[in-house]
Amino acid sequence: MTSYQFPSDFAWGAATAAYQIEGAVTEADRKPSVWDTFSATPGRTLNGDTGAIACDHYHRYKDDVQLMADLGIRHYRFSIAWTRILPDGRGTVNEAGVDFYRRLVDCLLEHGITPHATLFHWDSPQALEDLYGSWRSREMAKDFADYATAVVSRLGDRITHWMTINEIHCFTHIGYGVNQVPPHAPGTVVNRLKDVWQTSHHALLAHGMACQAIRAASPVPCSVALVDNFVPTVPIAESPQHIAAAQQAFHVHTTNGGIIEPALTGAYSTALLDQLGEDAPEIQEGDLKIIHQPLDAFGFNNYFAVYVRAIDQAPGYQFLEFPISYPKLHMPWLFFTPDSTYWGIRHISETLGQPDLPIYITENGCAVEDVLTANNEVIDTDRILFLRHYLRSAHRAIQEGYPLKGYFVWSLLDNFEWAWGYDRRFGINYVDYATQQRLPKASAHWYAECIRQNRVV
Ligand code: IFM
Repeated sequence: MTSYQFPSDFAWGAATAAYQIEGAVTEADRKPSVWDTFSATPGRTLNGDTGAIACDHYHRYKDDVQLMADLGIRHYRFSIAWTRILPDGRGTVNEAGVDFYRRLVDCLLEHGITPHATLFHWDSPQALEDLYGSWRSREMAKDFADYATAVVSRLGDRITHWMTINEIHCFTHIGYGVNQVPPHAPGTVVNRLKDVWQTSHHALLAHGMACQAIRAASPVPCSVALVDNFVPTVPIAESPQHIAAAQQAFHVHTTNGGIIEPALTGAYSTALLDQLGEDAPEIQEGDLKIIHQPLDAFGFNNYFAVYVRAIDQAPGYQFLEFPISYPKLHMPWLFFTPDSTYWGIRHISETLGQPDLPIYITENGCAVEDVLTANNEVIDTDRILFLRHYLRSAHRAIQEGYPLKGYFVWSLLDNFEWAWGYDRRFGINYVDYATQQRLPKASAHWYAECIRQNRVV
């Protein structure tokens, strides 16, 4: 019998991102990001939804902080909108934009909630996309580091947990790739696969330069992390040969070997580079040293995995397709794979050789078809099922000695789910977008109980 008890210092949190919840897109001199432009372009998002109002969190942040406090949430991961701080992406700092985050963070601290700030969650300044194609240019890394300095030198007295960039794969490989479904801002299709890989290489450079900038600008010692949604490879059975196959396959699945791997080890996977051939990005001398900064923590955004088995023929492993009736949540890619938590953590420790790197699950959650009952309740037992099993898998990792330190549910609120607009709800709190009322779902009460008992209930 296990009680799924977590260590006493385990950090229970919730996560959001600026463009998905803030709204107020022109307030206090904020200028457009690529997501403002993209979502305002007909046909780009479902129902033409945009983040112009979203959850109106910009004006309602006090209520949202109170909501977290009421649920016992002690850690909050949010992102800072680059174009509130530097409306044109570079140049003069907009102090009014900084003030919004100062107010938010002070409110969090008053409620005993620790702020964890992500500097970039996909909302690149439109001005930089117009000026030089943003992530297509190396210039973006330098501008991102300057933005990091602007933020950390102003807010580093009250924020000590920093995350540089969220999910490089999404805004680079989906943002600039051909025929991506769903589409992703900026939605600019580049000519060659090599050029797509170049955008993620520039994002890695931005991460490395921002790590240096954060440490130089912070007035106090702080924690610096990268957040990534690499895809864990799960062995079909936990036998030595299938585990070895899953470890080998890890490096070449999607962008694993070209994003998390260089960030954590200082080298792209050689197996991946062999596969890419002339599509590999151009890597200048010294780049990998910049990219491979020491990290205080790693943020693992954990949603789905891929199953792998060992085979006799080269390359010795096989990725397995999901069968038609495999359980899935309310997104085309959201397969129910709770073992991804355990295996994701184990791959960071073992496959990438980082046994001492503290890990946080910085996002985990699911969209389900929530229904508001006549009694004004949302009884999302499907979401509870999902979260409970992923958390049990997290518990297994801790039991086996892997350094998992905290967990942030995605998301605190239903919000603007990018190209899916408001159609997909990931929140543990329901948002009535017409009235902006928040209503804790059954999953929010369940999560509060997990926090209260410090275990999976
Ligand atoms: O909503 C997104 C978030 O912005 C990044 N990670 C995945 C979530 C669900 O799709």
